[in-house]
Amino acid sequence: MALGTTLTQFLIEEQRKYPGASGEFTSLLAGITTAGKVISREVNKAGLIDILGYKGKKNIHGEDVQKLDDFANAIFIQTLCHTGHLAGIASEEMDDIYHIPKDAPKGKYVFLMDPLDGSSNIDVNISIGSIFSIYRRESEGNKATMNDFLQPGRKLVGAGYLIYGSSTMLVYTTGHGVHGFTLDPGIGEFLLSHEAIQTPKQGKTYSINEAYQMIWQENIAAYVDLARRQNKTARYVGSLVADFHRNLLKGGIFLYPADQKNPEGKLRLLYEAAPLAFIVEQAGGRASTGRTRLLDIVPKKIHHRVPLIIGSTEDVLLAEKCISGSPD
Ligand code: AHM
Ligand code: MG
Repeated sequence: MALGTTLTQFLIEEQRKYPGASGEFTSLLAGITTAGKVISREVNKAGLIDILGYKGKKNIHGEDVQKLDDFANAIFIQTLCHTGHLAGIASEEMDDIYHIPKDAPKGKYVFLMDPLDGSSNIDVNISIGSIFSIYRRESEGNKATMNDFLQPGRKLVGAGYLIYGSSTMLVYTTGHGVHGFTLDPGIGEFLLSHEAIQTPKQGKTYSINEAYQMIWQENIAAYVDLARRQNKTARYVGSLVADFHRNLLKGGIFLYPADQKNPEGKLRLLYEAAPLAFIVEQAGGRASTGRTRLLDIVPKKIHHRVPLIIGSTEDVLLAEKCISGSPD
């Protein structure tokens, strides 16, 4: 499709290709992009908070200023809970499942999100993002159950992220390739900028927090040593969406392994790892814990954590070989 096509037009054309499609995902994505635009506007104003009022305190009008991650969480819920397509929402920002209110229509999907990933970077004007994913419910009836959320990533029907960087972008997949749209702030529309993204088979960068080298488990240090000998360069933003997005477009590998501080890994399976694994596989890349394909892991609880190794297929394969102790 022509670059510059609006997201709405693109979704209409995509829907035509799949005659069985109900249009529900299109409608949900419309809600997601609305939330994304509102969050993007607030993120862009973040530097003014010191002038206009501190988060968690009063602004110059004497109103409470909400923390940006709480704000992002609330905006997604507000925008999506009345669409009629969802039965429940789970979020990195909430301890428990959010059930769609009694007076709102219920649907056959559940929505999961990390509403503002990398939020410690807000104060220093570094790219952050929102990650989302959608599963079809397994249960019937009015209320979503825990099992509706505890599904392996291979059952995802849609996933994506918004990145609030030098531009705001939306990248998503429904299992038919990965597409990227850039927000034109002048007209408030997401325009097609990256159609059918394919990630390079091998990249020139590796992304890992090397400060934890002394506490990494398994053979992570052996892989990092190999990556250096392959003349790769290190790039680590500390904002997962930003590191992932760069590697998706340019090739590379991101690792957040288990370590002595986080024996199960730090990143969350349902809100961070599984949606990005779905995207990377759709773009021809690979994602695993080092030993198991990420999309095959069945979550034990909504806040389940996993080690994450994700990116260009050849790089991830080599890391897996190192972890299993057979790099050659
Ligand atoms: P958050 O969800 O609390 O923002 O934490 C997740 C972030 C990721 O964006 C990033 O990749 C990682 O934590 C960085 O962690 P570290 O500072 O330990 O390297
Ligand atoms: Mg996060």
